[in-house]
Amino acid sequence: MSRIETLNNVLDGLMTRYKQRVPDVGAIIQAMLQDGIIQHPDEIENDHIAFRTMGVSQLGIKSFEKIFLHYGYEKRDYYNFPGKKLDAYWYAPPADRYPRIFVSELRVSDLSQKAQDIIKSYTDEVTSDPVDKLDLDNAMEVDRFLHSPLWRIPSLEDYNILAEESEYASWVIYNRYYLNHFTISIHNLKEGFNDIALFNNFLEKHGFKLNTSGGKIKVSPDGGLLQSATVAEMIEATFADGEKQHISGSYVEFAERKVLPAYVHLAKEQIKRQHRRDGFEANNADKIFESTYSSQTKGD
Ligand code: OOG
Ligand code: NI
Repeated sequence: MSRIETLNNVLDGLMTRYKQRVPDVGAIIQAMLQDGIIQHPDEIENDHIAFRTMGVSQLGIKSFEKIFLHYGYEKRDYYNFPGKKLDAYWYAPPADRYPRIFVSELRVSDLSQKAQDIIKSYTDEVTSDPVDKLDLDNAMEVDRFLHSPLWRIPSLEDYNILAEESEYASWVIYNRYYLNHFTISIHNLKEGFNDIALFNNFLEKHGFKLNTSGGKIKVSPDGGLLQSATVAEMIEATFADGEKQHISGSYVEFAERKVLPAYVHLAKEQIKRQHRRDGFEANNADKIFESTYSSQTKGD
């Protein structure tokens, strides 16, 4: 199997589990069909997908990224999130039909000793970089890896202690490498729905709840990247000893990328991905992370 076919299978596997975990995905697609925004789900362009990782020596971005670098993704810009103690990079896909990838990492060593000790008690179970042991050309093996536990099931107590200091930490300790979100490209949708404000109206009309941190529409300073996101869906999580609690799962994002000033003269049919604002924006991302934070999931 070629690397591109393997990538297709790995992405399909991720989307399948994601749709099962996040009923909003199917519900949004259904609403788009119902309102005639699309005729078929395949018309939806996936702008990017995102993953979260724990920044410890044997894991984190430098372990995780090896998977997608192997399939031809290229590492691009770095982003820093001082308040949330996160680092992130984005990765450009091998062809336009694939989503960009956004991978973030918690700077574990910047947390309190107590939080670090809790996190390490789990991550220390992984004694060497697990991606090095994978046959990356075997899509089934990679799919299994992305959806199996890296460490024991956390205790509810540890989860809640971590959540007090970093809701990113508690999210990863339970959810691990599950797809954090996929992103619907808005600019290529039909007239009347192809800007983020119009699309947000459509979503809210159908009862989907949007992340309000920094406003419902997050806009980059250059005005070229506009994003919004749903609030994460709650999942019933089973912790160690069978304890249960509702916690944040994953969410859905929406992105509108404007045509760059140098290409505004192009006819609509000529506009390709390279003519639009690319990459990400730290200040937008900072607010989007909060889609899984209780400040958003609990309502305002
Ligand atoms: C990622 C948040 C940032 C974007 O598009 O800027 C992001 C996350 O919640 O893990 O997705
Ligand atoms: Ni995103």
